[in-house]
Amino acid sequence: MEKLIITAAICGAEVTKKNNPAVPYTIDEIVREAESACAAGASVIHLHVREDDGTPTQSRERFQECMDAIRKVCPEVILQPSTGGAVGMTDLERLQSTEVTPAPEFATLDCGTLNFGGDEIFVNTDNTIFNFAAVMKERGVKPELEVFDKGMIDIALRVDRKGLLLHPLHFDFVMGVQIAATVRDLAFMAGSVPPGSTWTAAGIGKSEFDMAAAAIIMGGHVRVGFEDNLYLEKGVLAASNGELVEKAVKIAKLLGREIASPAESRRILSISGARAAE
Ligand code: KMH
Ligand code: ZN
Repeated sequence: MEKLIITAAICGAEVTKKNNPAVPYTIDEIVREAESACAAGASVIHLHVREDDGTPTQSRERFQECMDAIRKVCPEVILQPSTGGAVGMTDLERLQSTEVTPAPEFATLDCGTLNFGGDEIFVNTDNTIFNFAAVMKERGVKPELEVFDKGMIDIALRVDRKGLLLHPLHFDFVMGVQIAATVRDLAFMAGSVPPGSTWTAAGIGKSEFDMAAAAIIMGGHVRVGFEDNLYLEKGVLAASNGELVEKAVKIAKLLGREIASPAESRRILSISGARAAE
């Protein structure tokens, strides 16, 4: 089995310091969380950025500052900015995270529209998805295909048939927002992607470590972090993203799966890394 790629989704756009005081807003706080996650074994940082007051933003300048600052302390890490941003943002706002210099190696591409809790709808029309894919391909950015149910895998495969995706395809199965976070449904998702694809499981809330354990056994990769879950265990808030990554590393070690370094993750994902060194 390949070594395990651990992604840390350190910030998100929805969680706040009221939910967990360690949720980062400022550049210093985002760097602190990235550093703790990398030190614990994360090789990919899934990145959202905020204004200092916690308001989510897709400002190109804010991404540039955060990514430059993270690279100073984690020079090898794979930075994966979000193009999802926050519910209600325009497509042009969202795409700014791919306009940084150098262009990102990796970024998310959300593959469908879904209910996002309460009255919120996270809108990704076909035109949005195809356009984001085309822009990312033109900029040489490898997409992580964010799929919240099996139908979104089918949408991603339609985008692929237009020649808009870099190969091998890499999926992130977000479990517990739309599709249930069960092992049965995770196996259904994993069995629905083309042979040769790679995938990560992101379990939301209390399913984070169940989905991590299942993905580790199944040969997938793992995402943890404050964006998805704020607790180390029932009733115990995680003090840092590093603590969540450490727990995923412990589970992997118990199950006999080695952890991939950033260089090994680039090889598994077919990301060259040339840009990271620019
Ligand atoms: N914050 C969500 C509305 C992504 O990063 O691409 C979108 C999201 C997905 O987090
Ligand atoms: Zn995200």
